[in-house]
Amino acid sequence: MKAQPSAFDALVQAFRENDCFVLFGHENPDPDSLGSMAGLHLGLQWFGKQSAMVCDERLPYPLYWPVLQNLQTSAQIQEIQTAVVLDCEPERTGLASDLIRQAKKVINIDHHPSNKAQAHIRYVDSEEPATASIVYAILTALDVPITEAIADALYGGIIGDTGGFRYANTTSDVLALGAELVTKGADPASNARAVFETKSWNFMSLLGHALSTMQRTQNGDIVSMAVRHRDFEEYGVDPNDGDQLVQYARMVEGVKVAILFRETTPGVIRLGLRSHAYDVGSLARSFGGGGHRLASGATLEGSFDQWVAAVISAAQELIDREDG
Ligand SMILES: [Mn+2]
Repeated sequence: MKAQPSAFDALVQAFRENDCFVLFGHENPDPDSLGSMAGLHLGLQWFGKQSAMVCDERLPYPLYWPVLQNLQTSAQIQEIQTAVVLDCEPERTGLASDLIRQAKKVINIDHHPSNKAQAHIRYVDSEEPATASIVYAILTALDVPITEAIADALYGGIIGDTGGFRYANTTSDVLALGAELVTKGADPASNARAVFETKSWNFMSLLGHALSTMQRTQNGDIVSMAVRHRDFEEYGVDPNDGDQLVQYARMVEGVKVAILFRETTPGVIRLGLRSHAYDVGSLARSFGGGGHRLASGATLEGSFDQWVAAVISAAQELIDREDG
């Protein structure tokens, strides 16, 4: 849903009125949550405000924006006047969520339609392709100049959430904003390399194994991959970094539903679902999960093999129903 203009004015006003901000993104940080945090941090500092950035997790990407060297952990923060939670609900900030509950004021900025958070200032616009594009609008409204460093960080967030201007959320507005950020100094090549084309040796080795687990139903409708916890251990890859493996199943010609079964801890299976046309969001919800219509997930507990069989048969039922 599009946010109301008056809600945007209230959001901008909150940045004018308050002086000390602590910024947070979500657990398993991605380029949009990090880029939004980096861009907003730099903009607020230019605006004469105090700003700190918090991230309690190891970054999944090479540290490509130098300002992220100033990331702090929750434990380093004494008190918070105004917490700014970017790209998620406050509950999804992991270790930091307790700290945020103690903040005098919380500003929540997001573009996920599922965001139902309570906050003093809550701004959710699900028509935005990324939280980074909302941050761009805020800084512009504050008359903060978009420096090269700000442009680079926001550009990285936008390519992260649009798959490098490839997903269905790539509108002409998004492309125009991308062009604007490049005009201001964002570097498309280095951002693309960092976000999409830099993987650890261990990850590439695991990928080879994961591809070898790829299975396809006889009719070709469903392609699945299955990575067990012991595989992550053997290849030395954090199971949290394995969610992107599902894209390879989605690439197979003729696939209707792509599925990744990823055992993150023994007995706990993260289900990743992708489709070009079928409502895998409803499929995820039927397993207690959620997400978007074409990209969703759920967490399952129990026997790996039984869940593989159950999910594949439910996916086939979905396909048959939608195909009529
Ligand atoms: Mn995002």
